[in-house]
Amino acid sequence: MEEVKKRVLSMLQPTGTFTLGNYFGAIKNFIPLQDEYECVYAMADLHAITVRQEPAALRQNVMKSYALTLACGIDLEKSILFLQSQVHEHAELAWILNCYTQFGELSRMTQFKDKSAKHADNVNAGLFTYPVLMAADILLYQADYVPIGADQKQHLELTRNIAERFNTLYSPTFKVPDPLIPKTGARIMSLQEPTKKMSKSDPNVNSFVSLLDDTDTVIRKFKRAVTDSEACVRFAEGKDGINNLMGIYSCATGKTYEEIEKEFEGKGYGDFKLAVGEVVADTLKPIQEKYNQIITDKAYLEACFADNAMKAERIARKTVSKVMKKVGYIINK
Ligand code: ATP
Ligand code: LTN
Repeated sequence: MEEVKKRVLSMLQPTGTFTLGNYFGAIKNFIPLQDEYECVYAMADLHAITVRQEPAALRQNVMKSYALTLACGIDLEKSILFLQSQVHEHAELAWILNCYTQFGELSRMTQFKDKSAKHADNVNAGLFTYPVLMAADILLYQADYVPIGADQKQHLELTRNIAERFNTLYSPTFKVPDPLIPKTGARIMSLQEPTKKMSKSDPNVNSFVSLLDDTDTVIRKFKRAVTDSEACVRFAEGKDGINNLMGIYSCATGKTYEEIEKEFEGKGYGDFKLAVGEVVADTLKPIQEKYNQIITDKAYLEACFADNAMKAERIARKTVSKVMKKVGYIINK
């Protein structure tokens, strides 16, 4: 008998060009999982409109993010990669789960607190219920594992609570998922304010490295990265800037912190920053080459959207039907 593979699910918001944070915290880890698990990945474009998006820019960002995810190594022969807005079950299940989530639980979400402070003129209900939509994304596919960066851990805990609550109220309906958070790279910090996470929506372009930055830009951004005045490459409390650069260098080379400290013993920050910039630029080059081929083929991308939405919906529909029956809705024969 063929072994049933466990399922992995994760999504990315197409709100700009992915950064090194998105890559090391999430996308890079999606790739090896494809060989062991049944992987379902998506562009969370429903989540994206919790912050105001210009329609033409959103459309472009979805195309670019999808192509970039493929360029990073998602293989459509092995995995599903779809657009969230094309599978209506996400919105359907999110509504139902909203009625099993407490106001108090959502009020404690740190991403809500951060984003409502950042977008004080648009604290919409969607921003508040965002984690419920994320729970629906995961529970629809009965996912066993969810690869994410550390910033999403709290949302995953809420997802588990919602699933357990529903399962207890009715009967086992949802698989309760576990997070997969990488040991290094789980939280890549801003190059300008290393106590804040690197974010693609940061208005200061020097704070992040985008996966499409060219070599000169990458090197310049690392050169300008905020560090400290000790001039010694070592991992220690209070050295946020250097700790972050060491984390990035470690993700890109596979070297441990000890190995990095040894490599740069007696050398200044200038040498270290240049080395980090060079190794990151080398990591990005093959991704950018592949991206440039994919992004020009609009017909191919559109065919992928249609085919993958269909595959995702087949799985999602089963869960929604099950949930509707349990809640007590009448389903037409
Ligand atoms: P925004 O800046 O628009 O809020 P984001 O980049 O923080 O977006 P997503 O695109 O939704 O958020 O993130 C996709 C994945 O990348 C998630 O798994 C998230 O945990 C991870 N991620 C985002 N930023 C970082 C970071 N700085 N370090 C590590 N992982 C990150
Ligand atoms: N909330 C996530 C993006 C996201 C997601 C998901 C991640 C939406 N739905 C489902 C994992 C599983 C973020 O902001 N990074």
